[in-house]
Amino acid sequence: MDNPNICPFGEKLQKYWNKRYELFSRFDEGIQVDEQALFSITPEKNAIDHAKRLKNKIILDAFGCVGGNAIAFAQFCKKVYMIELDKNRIEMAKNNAQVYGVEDKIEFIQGDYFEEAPKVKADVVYLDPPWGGPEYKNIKEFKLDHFSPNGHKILDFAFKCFPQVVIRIPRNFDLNELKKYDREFEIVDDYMGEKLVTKTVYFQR
Ligand code: MGP
Repeated sequence: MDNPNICPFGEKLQKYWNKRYELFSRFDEGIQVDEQALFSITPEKNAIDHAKRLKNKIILDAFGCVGGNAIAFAQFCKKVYMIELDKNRIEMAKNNAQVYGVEDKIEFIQGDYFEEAPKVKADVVYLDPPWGGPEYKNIKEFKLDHFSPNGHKILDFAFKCFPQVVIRIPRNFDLNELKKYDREFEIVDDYMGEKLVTKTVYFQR
């Protein structure tokens, strides 16, 4: 039998695999991830902290991946919509939501953020778009342009469509990038133990 501690996606992603129970405490109960999900998922503790802050609201998780955030939102929020472009990841997200018994609270939408988001009526849009993979660290100051799709486009669109906007950003993000929006915001540091994992920006309504 294969050693379950060896990362199935290769040595490069081993450090993320070693943290799999921080990503999903119920990982061994049938959680499914792919390569991109493994290095992008919000650790469960951080996802729950954000869900608690947004308690009882209707949430759109606009870059849902394999459901890490959506599962946390489903436990504390009124209703969750989750958009994901990739068909396989939508299926993994449904499976993962079943592992946590919250699949009925999430509406899974396969498609493009810019096409699907305007059809959703939500109080809050939660944005956790791709950063281009683990190499993001080679960038001295991460800018909105480095998100894919482009972060300026993602945010401009979000402000047009939703009353409240929340975006998760890398540790090396240049906060001057947010000034152009002329909106107040709060930054929450996402810790895992002593380690700063990411930051999350809550724009005021
Ligand atoms: P990291 O900085 O790549 O890992 O990702 P780590 O273990 O902090 O690296 P170290 O070697 O400096 O210790 C930290 C967290 O950021 C991950 O667990 C993900 O939650 C998130 N993250 C990382 N990447 C590469 C991405 C990404 O491409 N997209 C998104 N949305 N999140 C990411």
